[in-house]
Amino acid sequence: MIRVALAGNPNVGKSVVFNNLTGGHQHIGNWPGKTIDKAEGTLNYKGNEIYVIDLPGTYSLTAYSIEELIARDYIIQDKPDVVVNIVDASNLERNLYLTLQLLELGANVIIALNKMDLSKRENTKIDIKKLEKKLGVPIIPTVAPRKEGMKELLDAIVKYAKKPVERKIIKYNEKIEKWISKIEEIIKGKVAGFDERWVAIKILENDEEVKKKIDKNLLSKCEEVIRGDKTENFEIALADARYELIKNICKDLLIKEEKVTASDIVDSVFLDKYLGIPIFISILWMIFQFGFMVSAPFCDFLGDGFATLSSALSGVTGIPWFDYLFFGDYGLLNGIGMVLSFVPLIILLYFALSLVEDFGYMARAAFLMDKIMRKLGLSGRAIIPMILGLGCNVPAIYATRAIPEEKDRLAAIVTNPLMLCGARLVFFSAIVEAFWGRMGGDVLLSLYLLGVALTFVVAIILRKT
Ligand SMILES: Nc1nc2c(ncn2[C@@H]2O[C@H](COP(=O)(O)OP(=O)(O)OP(=O)(O)O)[C@@H](O)[C@H]2O)c(=O)[nH]1
Ligand SMILES: [Mg+2]
Repeated sequence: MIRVALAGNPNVGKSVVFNNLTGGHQHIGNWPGKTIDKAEGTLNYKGNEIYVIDLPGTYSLTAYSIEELIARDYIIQDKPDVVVNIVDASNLERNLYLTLQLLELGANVIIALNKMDLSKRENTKIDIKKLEKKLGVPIIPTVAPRKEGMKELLDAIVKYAKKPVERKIIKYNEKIEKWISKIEEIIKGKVAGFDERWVAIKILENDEEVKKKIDKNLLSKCEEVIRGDKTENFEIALADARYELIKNICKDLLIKEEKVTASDIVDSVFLDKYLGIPIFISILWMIFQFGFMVSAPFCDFLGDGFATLSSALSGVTGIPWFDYLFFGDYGLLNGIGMVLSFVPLIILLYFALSLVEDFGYMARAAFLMDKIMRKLGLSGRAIIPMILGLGCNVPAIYATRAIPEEKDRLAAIVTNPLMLCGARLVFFSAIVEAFWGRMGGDVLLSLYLLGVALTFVVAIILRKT
């Protein structure tokens, strides 16, 4: 028969696990002479008869309360084959205090890490492998009310009853360890039936129950040594050492659960090392295509409309200078038409931009370009306004509102007009054509490059001031 004791803090789910394991085969009585429930039961699992006892819930294993004494005496005297330490995963640090003491006792401990459903709720997961390694104890995750992990727990009980867990001594800090070994040396071979390291710790903690069970001479030898260090209260020092150890064990034990969201998938494509930039260029290309193509008929309509109106009205007044001023080729009406003909383009670029922004692409583009742009003195978010500036500076400057830092935003606004916009292209084309003829294209390109270079130079200067 395999004898199993369930130990754990109050309210961790021991009774639920107990009921799951034993089903109907249980008996509830009292511990001898105490009014504390004693629940025992048996079950048969894969040909093994298993006896289970539900120990009282305790936070510690000192000798200060009846529950603690019952639990600890049962483990020491009845020596169950396996102690299943039920640990509340949503309250790990507090629960491990008892775990450390069960391990100190030298019990054959396995952990049922219960309430896994609660610990998972906050998107964090306990790194069970890591915890197993740190404690040197097998851990089975469970959710007792849903009976999750019960089969695995039973398998582990059978396995480790037959071949006990290899004991790993969890060491406290150096000072405490020095004292433990001092006492251990004195009692070596003289406390049959008890774990020597545990007895040494209990003597240091001044545990009356343990002291009662030890030979008087041996005890006075130990106490003589302990009195050598008057400054130390070992009970407090050991509690501190356990907490310190638990802190270390729990350090970097939580792993954030990687939930793959739609946004993550989008990011993995849009921010890809190789695909990111081509996608970025394609999207910009689409913004421009959309802006220029859709606005073209409206722009033409406005431009042509005003031109037609000008020529129609030309000569109407019969005053040549008036005609020339208002309706001539370079007259006021034509000028107004020219300016107004840009309005559809500006509106459409605005529209396309806000669409791209609402879909969340702007932030990603900014992230993509941030590293390069930072080196050049601008925020990553400035890339869209810059490139947009090649089309039209008005929506480009409007787009700088997406740059959160005022300094970055100002730098982007001030430098934006250095990007040569489409309207200036007409003017520059005429000039380079007139002065450089065939070389015109190269000169025009160099003008653009000069604009970009100047943007960065000015940005760097601005950021430095
Ligand atoms: N969410 C969740 N609740 C659980 C789980 N296991 C137990 N509980 C709940 O925790 C509460 C305490 O469970 P018990 O089994 O009575 O705890 P115990 O360890 O026996 O408590 P004591 O006998 O007081 O030491 C109950 O309300 C259970 O329903 C679990 O895995 N997940
Ligand atoms: Mg209970």
